[in-house]
Amino acid sequence: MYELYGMQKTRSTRVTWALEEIGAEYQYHLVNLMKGEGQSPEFLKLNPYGKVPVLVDGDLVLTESAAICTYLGDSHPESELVPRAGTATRGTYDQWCHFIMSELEQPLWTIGKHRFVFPEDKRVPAILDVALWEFQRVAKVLAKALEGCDYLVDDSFTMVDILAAHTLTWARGFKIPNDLEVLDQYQQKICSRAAFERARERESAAK
Ligand SMILES: N[C@@H](CCC(=O)N[C@@H](CS)C(=O)NCC(=O)O)C(=O)O
Repeated sequence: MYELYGMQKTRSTRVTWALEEIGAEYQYHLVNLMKGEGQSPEFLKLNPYGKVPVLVDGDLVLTESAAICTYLGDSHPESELVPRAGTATRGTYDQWCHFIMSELEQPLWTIGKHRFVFPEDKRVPAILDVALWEFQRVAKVLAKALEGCDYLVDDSFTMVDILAAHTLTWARGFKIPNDLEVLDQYQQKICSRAAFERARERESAAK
């Protein structure tokens, strides 16, 4: 059985959601980052970086939310949540996966870090305007790709939609000014999936 280490309202939600989409059985271990559990000696043995999510599958210990979601989709081909390797569709899937993690998420996370995550003496207020400008540029590219489409890859739901919609949820939470209606509609539609609701329930029940 899979074991997932995570905490609600973090990137580990992407993995809980992916597991729910697949219908896999998993044990959920809460790592309460607010209580410093990410730095406990036991957890640091799993992830020396002290971050969630961590997925344990037998001898395999995997970190990085996008890598874990792709691994889960590859391991459950019947779910059709990750296209088969070596196909053009998989190329497109990987393209969006990397785009979301390295282009879309990063300016948004820069805003988060410099608004409330970093200790106050490490925050650089001047970076906020630049990061916002960068995020809005990237968001336009995503919005263009979604024009007339329900999903990012070949018009069927994949793990990449989990990564994108979850990231856009942060943008809403951060109250990022956004005049891109297509992104709002996409985020709301993807987040209305029953598996996302089940994931949130599972996470909030964890003690
Ligand atoms: N690139 C990693 C980032 C993981 C990450 O930053 N997780 C945050 C929660 S969203 C965390 O565990 N932070 C704890 C810390 O920074 O000590 C991923 O996508 O999995």
